[in-house]
Amino acid sequence: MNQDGIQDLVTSGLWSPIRVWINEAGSLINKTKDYGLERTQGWYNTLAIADLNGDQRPDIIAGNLGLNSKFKASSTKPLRLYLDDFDQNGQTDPIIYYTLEGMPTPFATRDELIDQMPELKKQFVSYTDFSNVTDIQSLLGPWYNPSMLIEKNIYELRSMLSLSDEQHYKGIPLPFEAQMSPINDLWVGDLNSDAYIDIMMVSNNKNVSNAIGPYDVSRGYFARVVRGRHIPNL
Ligand SMILES: [Ca+2]
Ligand SMILES: [Ca+2]
Ligand SMILES: [Ca+2]
Ligand SMILES: [Ca+2]
Repeated sequence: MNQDGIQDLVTSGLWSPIRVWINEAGSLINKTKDYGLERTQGWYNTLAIADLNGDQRPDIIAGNLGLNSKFKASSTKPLRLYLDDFDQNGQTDPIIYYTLEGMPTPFATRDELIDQMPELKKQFVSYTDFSNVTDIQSLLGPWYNPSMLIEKNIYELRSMLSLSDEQHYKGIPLPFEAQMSPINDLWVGDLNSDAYIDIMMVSNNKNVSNAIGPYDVSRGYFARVVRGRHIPNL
């Protein structure tokens, strides 16, 4: 990544940014911020590296959840995950929040949350009680403990190219067709021997709960990239 001839590492994952780890004498040092990638937290399934804009420096292709799901996120309205063993039964309870009509709103229904934490039933006897829930404090009531609470955010659900620029990396979302389903795997190379990089992407996922529904609309996606501009579906 830093052109010193020593291999570095780029990582990502669920609720994680695209992180750059520079290899300094065998130690991997987190330099994500230096590359301008510190606010890229997403729902990433896969990454690939290739020089797409022809400046001899590596660029990043990131396969994310896409835009065709019930989850919505942006830099000002992140998807948020709270983690703790709220009901103290020895199992961590993930609670996902999103913004609905400007208000923080739990993603799961009352019944789903009670399935996960039966004690919540005492707090929310009726659906009307539950309808008054806004932020995490109002959901957790007496369990709310800000010092224990782990909070993670997702700011970006689009599958993206991150192109090397003068100083930082510049994020460019892949076209609409590539956002219709989660991208699970990527191949980069020169498929048609024209010296320009091509990207093949495989998508879809049926291994999800009924409440979210299967991601099955994509037939895969192929993009040709000429000097950092992607030309879809050739
Ligand atoms: Ca290096
Ligand atoms: Ca490049
Ligand atoms: Ca628990
Ligand atoms: Ca090509």
